[in-house]
Amino acid sequence: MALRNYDNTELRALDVAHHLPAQADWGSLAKAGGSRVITRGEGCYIWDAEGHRLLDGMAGLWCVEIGYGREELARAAYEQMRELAYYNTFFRTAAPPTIRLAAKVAELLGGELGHVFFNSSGSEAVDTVVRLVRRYWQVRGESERTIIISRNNGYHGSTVAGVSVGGMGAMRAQGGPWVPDIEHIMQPYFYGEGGEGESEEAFGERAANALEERILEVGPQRVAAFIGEPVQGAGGVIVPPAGYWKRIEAICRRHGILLVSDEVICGFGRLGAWFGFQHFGVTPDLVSMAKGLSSGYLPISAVGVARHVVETLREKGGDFFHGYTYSGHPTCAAVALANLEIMEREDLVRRTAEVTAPHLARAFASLADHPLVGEARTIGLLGAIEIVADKKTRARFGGKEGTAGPAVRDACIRNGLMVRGIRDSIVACPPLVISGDQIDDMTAILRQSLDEAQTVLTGAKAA
Ligand code: PXG
Repeated sequence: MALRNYDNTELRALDVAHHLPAQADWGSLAKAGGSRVITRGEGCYIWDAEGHRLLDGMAGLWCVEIGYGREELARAAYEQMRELAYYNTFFRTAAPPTIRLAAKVAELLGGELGHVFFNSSGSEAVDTVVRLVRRYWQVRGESERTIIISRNNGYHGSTVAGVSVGGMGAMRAQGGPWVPDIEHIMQPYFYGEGGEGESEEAFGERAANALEERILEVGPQRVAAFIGEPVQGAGGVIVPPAGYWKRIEAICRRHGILLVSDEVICGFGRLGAWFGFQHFGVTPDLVSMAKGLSSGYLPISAVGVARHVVETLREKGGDFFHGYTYSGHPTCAAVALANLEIMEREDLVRRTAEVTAPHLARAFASLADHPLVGEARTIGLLGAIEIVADKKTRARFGGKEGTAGPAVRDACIRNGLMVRGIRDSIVACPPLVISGDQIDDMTAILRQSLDEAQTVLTGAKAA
């Protein structure tokens, strides 16, 4: 394929003049001369308009599981567009790839999760969850069950419902009022919130018990559902202690409330199982998913729904007045099917569990001796490095979070690795097709960047 030439100067000027990018300080970005222009992707690498190659340690934005430049997905989109680019699911209609994708996703979900509702983004999937669970309880004749419980520092999207359900303080501080009847409990963040002398196991129990305490506080008959990410991604790769999810599930069952697993990041192999709930051995009633469903090639998301929920709605629900123009978009569905075919053919989920996740775990563990590293943790192909000024007290540089993370992230990007800085951690989420050598490259760049940032942060001389 011939590479196109881009005029970086012109594009950056147009970017400043007209484009408002996501989650950015528009003022400082304009002063800096606009966005970095990314022009190409191949495998686990992306290139910017100046020709710099970056190893993509974030799989785009936690989504490009099969890597960039896959001809098969382009072909699937092309062929579907020629045959039937678009049709909707409002008129008691559905297109072949939409129906097939629902069946495929149901197969991967397994067990009771036999039905699938489509949307375009993870945020929309979470909106669908909110509407579905409230409607479900209405139909069951328990319309006082409206409360949805989620967690501080959980991420569930950027729409009004997404921010309402989410527990991102900075997002929630910008606006509101948010959707009512959402309750937030503590997150299972042992490194950041574990008590003095408290074991990880005891902390996990305390964090899960917070759900039961809140249920009892607001009244069990008022609670519709609990929603959580198996591992919090945007919150900084927060890995819950062993036993946490089993306990959460038991609490939900005890009080008859629906359990929702938000698998937008953990779904499709990230933890070495098709879904995060399978990794943790629990059985949710609803599952939201997006990103890895199409490896980000086209926007598509879904909500998996248990048969008992669907049966209630089928028997007594009548019309459910919910859906989007692009629900079940045939071209997006065809691309998602091609993506899942590749994941199965290349055995990416098993490969993650048996080969690359253990490799990443060893590689990150090797960083633990660095003076700046308070903790380096991984689960599946997710990793986080907690940067601290003092390993013992876990004090952060500058006395508060948010100085060291950006410094290390910027160094990584300069050194050819795209990662994300979240507060004072560096998180990684490489494509599932990453090789062992590429994991080693990533780790070497992380170490070098930590060294460089140390010089800046401490004023120390580089070794
Ligand atoms: N739920 C979860 C668990 C997510 O991670 C969403 C819902 C929303 O998906 P959409 O497709 O509407 O973006 C997400 C998305 C970050 C970052 O800063 C994370 C996400 C999106 C954007 C930025 O790490 N996750």
